[in-house]
Amino acid sequence: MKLIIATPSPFARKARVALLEKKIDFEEIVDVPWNQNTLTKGINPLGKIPVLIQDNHEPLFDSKLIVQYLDCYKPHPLMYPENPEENISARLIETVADGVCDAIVLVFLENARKEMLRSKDWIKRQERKIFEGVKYLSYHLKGKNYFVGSSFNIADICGYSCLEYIDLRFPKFEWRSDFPNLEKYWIFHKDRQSLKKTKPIAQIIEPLED
Ligand SMILES: N[C@@H](CCC(=O)N[C@@H](CS)C(=O)NCC(=O)O)C(=O)O
Repeated sequence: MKLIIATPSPFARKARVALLEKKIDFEEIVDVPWNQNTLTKGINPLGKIPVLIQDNHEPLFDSKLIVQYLDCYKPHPLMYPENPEENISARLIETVADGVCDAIVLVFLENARKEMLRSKDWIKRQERKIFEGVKYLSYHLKGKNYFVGSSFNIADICGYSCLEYIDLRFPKFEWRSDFPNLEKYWIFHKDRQSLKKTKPIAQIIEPLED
């Protein structure tokens, strides 16, 4: 299997961590999807990573769909819990954590525009989503080591990745001091191999057009 990724991407990280947790062999192909010559051209009409590529298979894109596919391809360990209540709870955490990451991307891109073109209101709107989203994660985590159930699953992949994406792209948000339960959680998981191997790394992107 081949996976097209970007090194900072929390969405690509979901697929990378799931592949590592399931011990599936794969090759990572690093792209910068924001650049003109992105490898996603002709593969994903939306121009986004991650994309999973296999011989004699249609390319798969969107992190949720890829992880769901991997759960069918190799069910153990399951990333989306089997128990219906836990499944919904895990998907809610995924939705909020992914939404926080989407908002961080939008702030990052807005700040990459020329200063005169930036909208402070738009940035504020996204920042509210980031703060409220993390508050939601903290509230639902409580004092536990896993967001949902008693083992590592999609909720942890997304919750944990979201926190480290904040460190990379939105460091002014000191979530560790605002939400000590999230810091304790981060410390509990930080040496997990699949997370250590996929720590986000910034990329340089081409200047955006006006
Ligand atoms: N819903 C998608 C989001 C993926 C996404 O936003 N990827 C970003 C990188 S973090 C991307 O490729 N953006 C390029 C673009 O939008 O042109 C998923 O979960 O896979």
